[in-house]
Amino acid sequence: MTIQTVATTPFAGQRPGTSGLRKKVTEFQQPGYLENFVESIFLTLGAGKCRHLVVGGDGRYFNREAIQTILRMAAAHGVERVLVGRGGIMSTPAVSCVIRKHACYGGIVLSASHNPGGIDGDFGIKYNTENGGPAPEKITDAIYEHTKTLSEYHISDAAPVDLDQLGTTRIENMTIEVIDPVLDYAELMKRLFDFDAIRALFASGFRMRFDAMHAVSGPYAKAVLEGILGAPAGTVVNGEPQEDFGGGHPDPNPVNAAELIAAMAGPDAPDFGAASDGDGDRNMIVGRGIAVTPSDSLAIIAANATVAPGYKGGITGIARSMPTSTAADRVAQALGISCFETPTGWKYFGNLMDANLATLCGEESYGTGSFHIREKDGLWAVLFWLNLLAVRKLSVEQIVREHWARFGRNYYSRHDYEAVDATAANAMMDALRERLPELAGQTLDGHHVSQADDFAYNDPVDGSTSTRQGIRIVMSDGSRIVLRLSGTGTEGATVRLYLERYEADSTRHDLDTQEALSGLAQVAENVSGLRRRTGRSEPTVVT
Ligand code: VG1
Ligand code: CO
Repeated sequence: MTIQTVATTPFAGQRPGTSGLRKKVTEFQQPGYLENFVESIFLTLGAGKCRHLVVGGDGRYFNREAIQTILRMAAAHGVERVLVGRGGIMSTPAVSCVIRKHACYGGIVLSASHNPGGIDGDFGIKYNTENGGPAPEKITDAIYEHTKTLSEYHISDAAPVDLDQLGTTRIENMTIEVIDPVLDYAELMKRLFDFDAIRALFASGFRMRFDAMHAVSGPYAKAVLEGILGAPAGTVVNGEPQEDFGGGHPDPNPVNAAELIAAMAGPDAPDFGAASDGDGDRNMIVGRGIAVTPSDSLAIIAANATVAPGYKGGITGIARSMPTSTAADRVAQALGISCFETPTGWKYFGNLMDANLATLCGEESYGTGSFHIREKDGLWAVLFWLNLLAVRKLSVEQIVREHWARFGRNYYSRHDYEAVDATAANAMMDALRERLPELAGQTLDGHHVSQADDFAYNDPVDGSTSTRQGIRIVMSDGSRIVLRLSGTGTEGATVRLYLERYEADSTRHDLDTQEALSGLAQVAENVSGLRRRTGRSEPTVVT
């Protein structure tokens, strides 16, 4: 075994997006592509800094190969000990949990999350810091700078190690421990939730369907729900992680998890349904005949936080990404706590949780989590809901309706225009940005604009500023139109249009969501020319 220095040249476009570097598998398969990015991570960390590292991925195609490369590079950069999930697989929340529990310096997560996998699909890589959360912008920017000037990388020529057996192996002076991350994760969940109450719920005949979408959370959900909590075998469906997610799109929303929505609408529907994404950090909550919007789920969890033992002392604050509906803000107000509005992406929540300013965080994109780790956590959200259902003894629909009756309903929808021409998308955003100063004060189709800006965030903890985080047009009745470009896509540009309308009157809580928002959708089109400019007559996905 020797450590080699390999000459390389930079690849253009290795700038991490909303959640790490995401590209087509075929791009990652180019010789040196992954190596360059990993070398840039180690250069950013600094020689000898990273002694203990966690490495895991969502098990998608190219995961195994990538892990072997990363291990050989870690050994070449003086890492002393690496914790790897069995088979190289670890959910994103489990990586965060393991970094924190074992006091590691950081972690490398291999995932393209909700993006499809397989040889024609996507792959991704990101770095998490010692708090267990995604690296903040100053680190991802530094990594990107290194990728532009790199001329060599360092790697051991050791043979591949066996990742399928629990135990310890070595490369150079580095120890590799293959662990079962499900154990650490389950132990953490036990401390947060009332497992006895949930066990009693299942024992009483309560039925659930958890759709793991052939992705990473299957083993975790089986161990916790069917193993520890006594849910009947078969509660977890599509529970074996596959390299191509069974050919599906592992994004837990009503469109991609249509099978679950159908099962929850049938005459013999279970009491509770849930799904999670490729890397296990997203969740969808479904009741009989009702899918709970992620924004509502965050607000409901916040309003009921004290039912779970891990939160019985109350919560210090809530944080939500800017496009997420303001339902959580109303709960924060009622509780007399702060609600922070951050840019899209979990990396902006880390400082708030580290400083104990926020206990719960959420995004409209089916992401919810808390200060127990520093990533969003799909199974955590599902367990919270189970704890809530066990304590309140109401149905999902009753809980949601009760919440709306108390706080009002925020009708909410996201319209995605995927893989549109990037030049047209950028031109649309630029033109709208220019018009922003004149929009405030105008009345658009009966909607009075009270604020129109390009969202900028000042981190209250470290003082850093992030600009150009999405255009928002806020109406005087609290309705909002938000437009931004996705930072996780791998083809052209994806435009996300977010629509929100508040309705206090509970006799008007039964409208169809798209109908309730159709007026705002028209205003959005008039003001942005989104469809006209991108040549699309309708969104690719509506959630
Ligand atoms: C999307 C979501 C964002 C989420 C990100 C990563 O980003 O909108 O809320 O944090 O994916 O989620 P974008 O830039 O495409 O809108 V995951 O579960 O895919 O890592
Ligand atoms: Co994800």
